[in-house]
Amino acid sequence: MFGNYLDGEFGNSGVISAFPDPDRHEPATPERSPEGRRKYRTIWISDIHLGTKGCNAELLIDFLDRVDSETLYLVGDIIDGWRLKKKFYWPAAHNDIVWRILKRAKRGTRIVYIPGNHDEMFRQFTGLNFGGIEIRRAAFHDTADGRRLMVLHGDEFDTVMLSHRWLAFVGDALYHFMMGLNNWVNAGRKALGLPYWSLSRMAKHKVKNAVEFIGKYEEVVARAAAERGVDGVVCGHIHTAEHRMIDDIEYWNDGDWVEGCNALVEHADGTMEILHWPEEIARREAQEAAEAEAAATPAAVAA
Ligand SMILES: [Mn+2]
Repeated sequence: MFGNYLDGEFGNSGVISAFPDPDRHEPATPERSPEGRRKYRTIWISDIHLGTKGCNAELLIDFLDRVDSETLYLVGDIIDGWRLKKKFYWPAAHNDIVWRILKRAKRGTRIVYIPGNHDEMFRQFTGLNFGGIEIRRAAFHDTADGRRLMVLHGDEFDTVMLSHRWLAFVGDALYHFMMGLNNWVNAGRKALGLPYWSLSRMAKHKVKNAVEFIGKYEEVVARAAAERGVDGVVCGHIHTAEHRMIDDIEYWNDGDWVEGCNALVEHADGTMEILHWPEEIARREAQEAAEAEAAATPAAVAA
């Protein structure tokens, strides 16, 4: 069913038919043992943009191999159909992410996939279950402490998307160009031993219009949540991780895996938190280095 649709859509051998069967294939990057993973009640991730060079697949693989949850929400723009239609790009690491997600479903994680605008081709499958993954247009999530959150991708409230679809495509092309630049900058930084740095995150904070757009977007989404009588909203789409109170409504944005590399998580008691994975990796590596040094020191003294 998916194979035929996507074959036509991409004019290629098809992404879905090439999807790995986690029982029969192994990922190119071997999975770390699931034991010892940090366990959350819920994880929300979005805007992965598989099928584009902008996707930070390595960081996402690292994340998926170190955390677990009872429920995982994929909050849209997981696969970038807009880009794949232009140019077929599907490296092994992107398949490894699909493998890890399908494997989680098999191990019993509840997975809810809410397609976004870049993967809108999956919206027609709303209500269906695909490999243990529920496809929804939106969802309601009840936290452990009894708050009700509306979960959606968020392009529904993007005024640029709604009134000027062509402008959204132009913006996408510019954004894609900038992400290409971002990759070059970070390849250089990596070679110099410098940590990951987001070009567009910096640019966004510098550009007044972008800040105004983001602020307005957050308010529109929060208002829509208030109209539905929920306590808050979780969305993605604008690639800007955020937690704000807007009037009495909790606004949460789970960020993206193109620039910020963020996830939103809910702990067992209902507390929620935005994770910035590059910072988590930096902290882990500093700790490992310190432990290695501590382990080496007594030996040096003894010698
Ligand atoms: Mn989007």
